[in-house]
Amino acid sequence: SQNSLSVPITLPNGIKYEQPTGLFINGEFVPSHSGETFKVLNPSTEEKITDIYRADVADVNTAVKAAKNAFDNHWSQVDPEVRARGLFNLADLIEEHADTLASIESMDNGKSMICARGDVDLVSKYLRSCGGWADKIYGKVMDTGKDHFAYSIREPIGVCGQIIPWNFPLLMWSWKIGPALATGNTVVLKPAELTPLSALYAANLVKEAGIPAGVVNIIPGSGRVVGEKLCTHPDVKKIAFTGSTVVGRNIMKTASDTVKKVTLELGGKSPNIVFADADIDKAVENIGHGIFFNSGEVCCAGSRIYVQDTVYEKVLQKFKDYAESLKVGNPFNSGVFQGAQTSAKQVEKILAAIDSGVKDGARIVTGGKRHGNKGYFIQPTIFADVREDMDIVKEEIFGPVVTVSKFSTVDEVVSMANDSQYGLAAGIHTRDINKAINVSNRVKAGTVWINTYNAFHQNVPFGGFGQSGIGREMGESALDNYTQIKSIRMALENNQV
Ligand code: TXE
Repeated sequence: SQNSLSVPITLPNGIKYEQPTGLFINGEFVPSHSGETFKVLNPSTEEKITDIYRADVADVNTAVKAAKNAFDNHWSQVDPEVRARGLFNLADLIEEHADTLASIESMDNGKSMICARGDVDLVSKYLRSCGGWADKIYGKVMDTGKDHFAYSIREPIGVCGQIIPWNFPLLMWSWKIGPALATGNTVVLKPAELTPLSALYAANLVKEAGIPAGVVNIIPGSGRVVGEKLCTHPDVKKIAFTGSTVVGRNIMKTASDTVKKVTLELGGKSPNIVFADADIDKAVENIGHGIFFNSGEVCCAGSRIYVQDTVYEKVLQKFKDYAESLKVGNPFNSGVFQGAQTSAKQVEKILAAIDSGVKDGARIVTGGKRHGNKGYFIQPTIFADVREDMDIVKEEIFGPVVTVSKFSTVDEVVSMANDSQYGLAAGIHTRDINKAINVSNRVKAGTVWINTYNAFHQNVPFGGFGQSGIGREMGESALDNYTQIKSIRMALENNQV
């Protein structure tokens, strides 16, 4: 237990800041109802950073009440210009605080500063983009004959329960909060237990941006307690979730009692295809970035690589060299690309997956072990000589571990690529424009990257086919998740004139 609602922290790169430790409810930081706290660890050192208040069911109720009040009496009713201005202000503040936010993210999640800076950059761009949408939410007028007038409007849904993971704590915060606020909804957001720090820091910026009390509420706590309560609370009208497919299924079930709108962004096992006619050096960089970016803790990681047989040996050799040249370690050291995995549980899961690959007869080309003996670091790991039915090819590993398979024809690789329950993303590397478009049409995935990978942009929708999820985030599509259509049809009198 603790009494203070913030602690001074010196980040590993020397930046000093004040970390809020309370729940952010109705525009203020408050202790949890129970007074209970939980530990937040630095995955690069395995040392405690601080204790954070842990929300429980009573805190969910308080937060939902605040969000409902803000929705009913203010945010859903204001001129959209007010919402636009709030989001623009927030985007500017994120930019102003970018160094601190990126450093908090590196410390809390373990990701390298290179990755963290990229995240924060997209956070501000995306929030600004949402501000731009806020006053461009249009309805339609439908022709239903001369004796009626019919039109539709897009209304916000209400209080949104948002549950986010630990791999992109602040980026997922923005993907959830941005479109919800732009369209007039209010939010109760639960960050992942492992990584609550940036969400709470940014809550202060929400306040400073002039976004009124109750519009955004942030309550760290467990998935089982806070997450499930959000899914069953009758005043929560929509659930947005990013996380594992297992939990996603459970969320659909628990949210079904009150028929909440549900959007899910879940796991993946995305294929990354290298054709013989690709620019090989660039393709190797792209497949490397595709799997080792963010220490492999990426839902759309290109974790199944398919290389055309005539260039297979050459690509494998160059890819091995690439992986062995990657700087792994302290995320704050300059040049480090791959930082720590976020938790001990993740490290165990990744090492178990590596073991299973070895037992199944796959060959480790490079890596396969922990890196160093302190902090949750794993060597960039490449498997070759895999069979498509091995667990390492089928199951999401969520770490810097990738399999490389060989193919000879387009038909063959398309069927290998599509042999998955998931369908989040795919990569295609070729100089042949016809092949690129043809294969991208045939691949079952929500996003296809051609001659690039993990190339997010705030204007481009992102989300999954199959068991990778429901709904799209970013771009105009994200607005659909947070609006419902109301149709109005009126009979006209005296229409003979
Ligand atoms: O995820 P969880 P975990 C995958 C990845 C990883 C695996 C396990 O393969 O190895 O999932 O990670 C909240 N009701 N991804 O167990 O549990 C939880 O508190 C409501 C892929 O950490 O799904 C957290 O806020 N909420 C993924 C969030 O769900 C619940 C990102 C995500 O954690 C809940 C993360 C419940 N019953 C992991 N149980 C991606 N798609 O990017 C947990 N939560």
